[in-house]
Amino acid sequence: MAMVKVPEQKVILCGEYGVGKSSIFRRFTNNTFVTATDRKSTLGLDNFDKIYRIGDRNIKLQLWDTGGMERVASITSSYYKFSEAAILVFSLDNPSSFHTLSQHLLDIVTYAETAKIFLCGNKTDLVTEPPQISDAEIESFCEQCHSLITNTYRISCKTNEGIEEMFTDIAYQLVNSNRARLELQSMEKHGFKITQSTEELSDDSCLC
Ligand SMILES: Nc1nc2c(ncn2[C@@H]2O[C@H](COP(=O)(O)OP(=O)(O)OP(=O)(O)O)[C@@H](O)[C@H]2O)c(=O)[nH]1
Ligand SMILES: [Mg+2]
Repeated sequence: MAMVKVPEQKVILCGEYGVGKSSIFRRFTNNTFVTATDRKSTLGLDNFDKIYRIGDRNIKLQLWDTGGMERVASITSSYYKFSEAAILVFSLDNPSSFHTLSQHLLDIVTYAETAKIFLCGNKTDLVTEPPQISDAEIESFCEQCHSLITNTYRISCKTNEGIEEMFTDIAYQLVNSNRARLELQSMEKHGFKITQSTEELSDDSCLC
């Protein structure tokens, strides 16, 4: 009988230093938040799996975090390789993290050609009035990207605003766009095994 396997989708976090990638990763893994004084820049690679239920389907998101290591040549391909989605993070209180998005976008389309890209503005709790980065600027960036961005979210790792909604939507988008492939992946592959019946084995008469 075919066994149902939960299909796994690799999701990578990309963006400038300090925009909150590890904070998103921490919310995803154990729903915690670490303040500035306890913070260390991420040095290695880390990943964590979580299952989401979308309609009648389960999907496993495997989230990957790195601290700028994706730009080190030896790490680049393994970090981006086989990713189904990339969360491109900037900080809503830091215009330079927004203005350098195109460099990260270029890396994603170069090394993870087929990945769906999701734009994530983090630190909504630090947005001022008027905002440091306007809605119009974000919209115009998405337009300039020629629809490369599947969806945009605003979150705060500090207050936990919008984080679960973002991951649920990413899971939903991946289920919908990969439906046929996921269906195939969820069926365990069976090879043919040729066996001789015991009757045949006990019969030592030769018919030739
Ligand atoms: N106020 C506020 N601070 C945040 C939020 N998210 C992250 N931070 C803070 O921003 C700083 C950077 O967060 P990290 O998660 O370490 O950022 P990173 O992108 O992983 O940084 P690198 O690993 O150096 O690339 C930390 O001091 C966090 O506490 C947020 O939503 N609101
Ligand atoms: Mg980090």
